[in-house]
This record gives sequence, structure tokens and C-alpha cells, in this order.
Amino acid sequence: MIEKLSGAARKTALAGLEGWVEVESRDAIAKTFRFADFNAAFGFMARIALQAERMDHHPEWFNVYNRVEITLSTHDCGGLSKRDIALAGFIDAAAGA
Ligand code: H2B
Repeated sequence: MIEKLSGAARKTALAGLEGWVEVESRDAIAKTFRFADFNAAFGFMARIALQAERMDHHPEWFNVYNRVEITLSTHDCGGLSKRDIALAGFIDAAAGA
């Protein structure tokens, strides 16, 4: 069973990410990405979708045209886990590609 991140491990993991904020109402992190147009935004989402399937770890997200709002949390443990940190790292790399 996957465990929630807490204590020093959580602090270190979050410090390694840029631009992700802790959601106030639940144990999750979120970040909003903006692209030139829908084509770029959807390409980004497609890359994430394939990786999410490989990881068996899926984002919660909302897209309008060039904006993609992403929330990451691990449903299996009801909070933030190292899987979210790993997916966040992939997402940041995909945004820069
Ligand atoms: N995604 C996320 N974000 N959290 C999970 O706990 C999770 C998932 N669990 N994707 C996976 C799928 C699980 O439901 C399947 C059965 O492995």
C-alpha cells in the first residue's frame, strides 16, 4: 500500500518542485500551465496521458483552450505520495519540451 508523504520526506519532495502549490481543501498539489494555443496544450496532455498509463498514476485536470490546470493526489492513500512527486517531475519536463 502506498503511503502519504509526511514530515521531512514531504518537505524535501515539495522543495524539489517548482510552481506546484499545496491545495488548501485537501492533500494535493496543483499547477496551471499555459501554452501558445490548444494544439500545444493538447500535445502536452497527450504526453502526460501516455506516461500516466505507464505509471498507473493519473492526474486530475481541466483544460480550456491553451490552459491546463492539473491537480495531483493519490487516491489509494487519500493524499500526496511519492507517485505525485514523480508525475509532477514528468509534467514539468513535458511542459518545457
Ligand atoms: N491515480 C491516482 N492519481 N491515484 C491513485 O491512487 C491511482 C491512480 N490508482 N491511477 C490507480 C490508478 C489504481 O486505481 C489502479 C487500480 O491501479
